[in-house]
Amino acid sequence: MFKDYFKYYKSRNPPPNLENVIDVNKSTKVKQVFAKCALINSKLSHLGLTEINSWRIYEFNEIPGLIFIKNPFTNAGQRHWITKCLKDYPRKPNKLNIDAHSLLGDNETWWDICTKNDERASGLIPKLRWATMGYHHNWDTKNYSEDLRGEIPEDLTEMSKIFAQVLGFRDFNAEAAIINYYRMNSTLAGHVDHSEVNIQAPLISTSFGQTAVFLIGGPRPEDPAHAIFLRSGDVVVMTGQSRLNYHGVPKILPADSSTWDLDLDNNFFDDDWSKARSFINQTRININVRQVLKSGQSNLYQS
Ligand SMILES: O=C(O)CCC(=O)C(=O)O
Repeated sequence: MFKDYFKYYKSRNPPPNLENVIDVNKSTKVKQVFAKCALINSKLSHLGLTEINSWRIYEFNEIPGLIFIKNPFTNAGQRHWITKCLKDYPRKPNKLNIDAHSLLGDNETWWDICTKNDERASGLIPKLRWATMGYHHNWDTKNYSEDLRGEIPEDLTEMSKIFAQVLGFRDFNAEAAIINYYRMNSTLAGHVDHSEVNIQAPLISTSFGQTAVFLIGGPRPEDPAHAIFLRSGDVVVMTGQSRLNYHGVPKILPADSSTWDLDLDNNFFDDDWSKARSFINQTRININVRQVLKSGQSNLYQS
């Protein structure tokens, strides 16, 4: 049962044995596969990505449809996306979980308060749990609506398209994004992402910062689950049969290596990065991108 695996990995006392958690670097439960499309894209370096021919792409023997791209980011690329997720995305017109609590004044942003000498900072830092962009996820109804539709940043759209195209999904459009923020004691309960009209399109999930134990089961809650380590820069793509599988995050672990902090040019230690760096030392960020509509559909009313 998914729930039993979740409970096992979530436990603090006793802590779980991590021996069976799949580490794609050394597991026999994965096989390396080739990119489906030899994309030549001049935008790779400005998106913080390495050359596609250096990417290591894996499939899982026992999880059909799940694809794993082992950290395709440069170290500077990780810093770029981490800073964006902390500084640019948690602000209007995007929606945040903290909006409901009126903790910010009209012109204030989470980043501004948390990086200033403001007495609210220490309370506010751990309260940020998610930000949504594009079609905003409705956490209650789980239905998207045309009345709750914003923009997805252009570079996030570009990056998602590159991941999708490399895996053979040529027409992918980023239409909904959730940025999940995890502190060291956060978890994300098991769920299935079924709100999108187009469940044939892949779901692209990129991790930064601290390490997660990601748990993925089958389409039914009673199916057994597999645990996988997700480290900074790793990209998981749920396609085909795995697109509607139960999944969640029962545990966050300290990263074994802070790759986002490597290759820093000491002459260029930018102020934003020095602030973002102190957050990411205690945080995991997940960028979860979905296509909502079927190809050719321009809104939810069209069939
Ligand atoms: O944080 C993750 O890796 C998973 C996030 C997720 O499952 C979701 O946003 O639906």
